[in-house]
Amino acid sequence: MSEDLNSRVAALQAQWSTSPAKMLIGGQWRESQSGETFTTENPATGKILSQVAAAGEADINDAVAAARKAFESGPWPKMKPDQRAKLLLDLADLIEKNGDELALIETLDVGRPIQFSRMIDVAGSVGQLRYNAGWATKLTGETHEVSAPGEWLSYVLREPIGVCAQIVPWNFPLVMAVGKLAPALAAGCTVVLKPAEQTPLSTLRLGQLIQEAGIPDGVVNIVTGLGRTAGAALASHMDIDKVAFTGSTQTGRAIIDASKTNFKRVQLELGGKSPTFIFADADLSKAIPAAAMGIFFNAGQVCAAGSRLFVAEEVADQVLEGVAGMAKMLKVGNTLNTDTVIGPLVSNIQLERVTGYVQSGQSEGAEVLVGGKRKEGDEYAGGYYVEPTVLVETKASMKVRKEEIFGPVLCAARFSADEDVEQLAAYGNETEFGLAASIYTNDITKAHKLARRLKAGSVRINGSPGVDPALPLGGYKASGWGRENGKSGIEAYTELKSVTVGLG
Ligand code: TXE
Repeated sequence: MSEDLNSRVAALQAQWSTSPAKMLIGGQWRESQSGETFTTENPATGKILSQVAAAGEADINDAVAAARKAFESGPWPKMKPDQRAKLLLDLADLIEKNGDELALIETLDVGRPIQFSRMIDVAGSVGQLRYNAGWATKLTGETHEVSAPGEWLSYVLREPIGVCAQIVPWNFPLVMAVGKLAPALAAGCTVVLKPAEQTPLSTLRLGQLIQEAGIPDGVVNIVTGLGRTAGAALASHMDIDKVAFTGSTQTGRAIIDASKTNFKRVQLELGGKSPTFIFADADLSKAIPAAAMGIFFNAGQVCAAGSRLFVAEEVADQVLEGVAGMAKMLKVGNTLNTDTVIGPLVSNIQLERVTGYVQSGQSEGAEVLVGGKRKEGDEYAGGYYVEPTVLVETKASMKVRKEEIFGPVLCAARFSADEDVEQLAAYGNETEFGLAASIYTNDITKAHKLARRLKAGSVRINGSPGVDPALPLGGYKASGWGRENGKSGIEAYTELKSVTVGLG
């Protein structure tokens, strides 16, 4: 770690240790009304980073009231689209300007190796804002000819939905917060944003930048708090028009139930158990590292992680050896070192969950080809590090093949040359999820046929560009409701209104 990085870490820690981090409500930075706080820690060391205000129902009510006021009587929804776009572009510039600091906060709070925080979180956030700023001036309604007798003018207005709650998880806090905010703000909505209790710090810094950019008070309110209190209060709130959530399938269900209070619109991006298919004719020099990074990147804490590998019998030994070799070779360790590729899991709860899954796989007959345990050694002391793991001889009936592990654990299985596209699609579709899938082959017909048959929101053939703000992202089946990103992503923050005028 360089001296400069050392001193920047020390400066942040000094700032966090002086007083509890406050929430942003109606343009004011506030403690919770109850005075309660919770702690957030550095997963690489297990040491506490900061106390943070714990929002209760009263704070949520205030935040929703501030967002409602900003929507009904503030300038935001009435502001000209090009002015809203300009403010989003200014915020993008500020994020870029403060990118080193934001990346460092993310690394300390999430445990993501520093090289990826800059590349993914900062660049991804800037990209989301610039992409969605463009949409602010391009949202349109429609005109229609109606069939009723007489002469009519009929048109469809596209209006912002209103006050939106956005509940974000801990694996990509900044880019997911910005990815949710950007389309909502571009469409003219106001927001109450709740980061995950494990990782609130980058979102709070984002709040300061939102103010600096000149986005009016109350348009974005940031409440920090626990899911079962603050999150649940948002989901059931009578004055919220839409809730957008990324997280577990279980919490997604709770949000659907809670949202019934006022039939608020619900958008859900939930878990996954995404398959990777490697055929015998694939370019293995690309497929092997892609399969490895597809599950080991971010220690497997990625909703679209390629957690199941189906590999053709003819190349299976070579592929599995290659992926296991990468598991041993990839640098796991200090998240502040620029050559670290894999950091810790976010919390001890996740560490226990992931190692518990490995044990469950073994008890059901899977074999550990590589990894499988908590990382031992001084470098990992106190941190929640797990060895990159490959399980082989996995079967569809096993828990590890059915459930989202959310750790660096690949579940591999072989397929034979006589299994056709229908059979392979059935493997791909065997779980309750349907978020993503990857295919490696040089046979384009086979690749496209399989892509059509997979129940997955994103299919990547011979590589993945990662999450792009232009491409719809979301899942089939239990992986969610609706799509984020792209045109569908901004339209999801609008309501349609049909207006008819009798012309005689
Ligand atoms: O998620 P939760 P957890 C999956 C992954 C992981 C598992 C558990 O499999 O192992 O979920 O993680 C808020 N009402 N994913 O328990 O509970 C919470 O405060 C409203 C996949 O941490 O879903 C946080 O802000 N909100 C995923 C957010 O929900 C509630 C990313 C996510 O927490 C709430 C994260 C409630 N009742 C986990 N309870 C992905 N798709 O990328 C909690 N929250």
